[in-house]
Amino acid sequence: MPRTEIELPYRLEFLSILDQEGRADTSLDPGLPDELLLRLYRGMLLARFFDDRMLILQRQGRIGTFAPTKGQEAQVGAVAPLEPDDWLVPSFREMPAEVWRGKSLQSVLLFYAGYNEGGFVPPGLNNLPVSVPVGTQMLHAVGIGYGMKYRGKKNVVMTFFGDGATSEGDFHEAMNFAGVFRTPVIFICQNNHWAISLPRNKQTRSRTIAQKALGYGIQGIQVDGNDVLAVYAAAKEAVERARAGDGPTLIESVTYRLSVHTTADDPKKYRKQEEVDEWLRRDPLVRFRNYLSGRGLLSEEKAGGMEDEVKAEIKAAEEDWAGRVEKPLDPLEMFTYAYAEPPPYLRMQRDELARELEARRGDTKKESVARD
Ligand SMILES: Cc1ncc(C[n+]2csc(CCOP(=O)(O)OP(=O)(O)O)c2C)c(N)n1
Ligand SMILES: [Mg+2]
Repeated sequence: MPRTEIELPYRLEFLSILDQEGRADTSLDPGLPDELLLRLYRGMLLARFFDDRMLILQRQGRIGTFAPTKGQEAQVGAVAPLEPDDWLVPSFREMPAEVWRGKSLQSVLLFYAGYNEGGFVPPGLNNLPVSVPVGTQMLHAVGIGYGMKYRGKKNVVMTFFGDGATSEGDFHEAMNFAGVFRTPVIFICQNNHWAISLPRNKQTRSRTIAQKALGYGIQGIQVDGNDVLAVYAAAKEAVERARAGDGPTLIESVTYRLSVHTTADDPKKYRKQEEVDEWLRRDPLVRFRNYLSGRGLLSEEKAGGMEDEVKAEIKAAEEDWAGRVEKPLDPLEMFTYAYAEPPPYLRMQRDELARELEARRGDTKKESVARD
């Protein structure tokens, strides 16, 4: 009856290609074509400026609560290796990835302004809508992956979630299912160090999130999530593995949320400015820009031109959107799209809200008569 060591066929890598100043380790540089490198930078820049603009629109009361993505733009590197007919299953902090895949800026604004049209995904765009209930989307992703495998398709699914989501049962169920059925799913955990006010070290005792892959018999890797080349390289490897039928991968992308959790949050209450400053020095955009200019691909002039172009794109989208949000929001619409046949309890709630709105309309009319 020996007590012996079980050797696990496992090793965990951490991948980082760019250093803090944006110099690449040439032995690891994925050697992407210049055109793709510039497109990646543009995608990150667009996300950064659009996110800034959305924050202003929210503060002006023109859109509702949203989750800023500042600092997490290197996620475009993860979706870049996907084909259009692969699937993206996001949570709520993936605007950069969704837009990279073809979601329009207008529909992002419509969504956060409360219009149902913003949640509509046009046919041919294989993005699932934003998912706010933490972790639930991972199960949808493995379901899609299973379906595709069952049909003998060669497509893959990429799903995103945060460090906090790894404490949800959904994460473990999804990983287990993906491991058992070897579904072609790439799990991208954006470890941005915080789940609202809960720090990463209180989320799990595990040294890394990537090592959780071991428990489910799947591949795992940790990457520098503020290094778009490392994110791209790890994702590409995982996409190829999934496409070849060799199973799922968990990628822990180590990044940082530089902004508020959502526009309803004040992070000064729970984290120190020094920590934010430390991560500002690892800003994914600055590092990548330094890399590109070091390689002679992005002069000051070209970078400035790209900034103007991106700002003009955002302005045009905003103007188009502003023209589309003139019709008043109808709160009753929230009952319209979830079910083809709403269950009785929802019909009751809808009727109750309709009565309440009617009564309020009556009160407003009486008030205005009294004023007149
Ligand atoms: C099931 C569920 N529980 C709680 C919430 C409230 N909530 C929204 S975001 C969040 C934290 C998520 O943290 P993390 O997974 O790290 O993602 P991040 O916000 O950092 O991107 C919580 C608790 C929710 N939306 N859904
Ligand atoms: Mg988080």
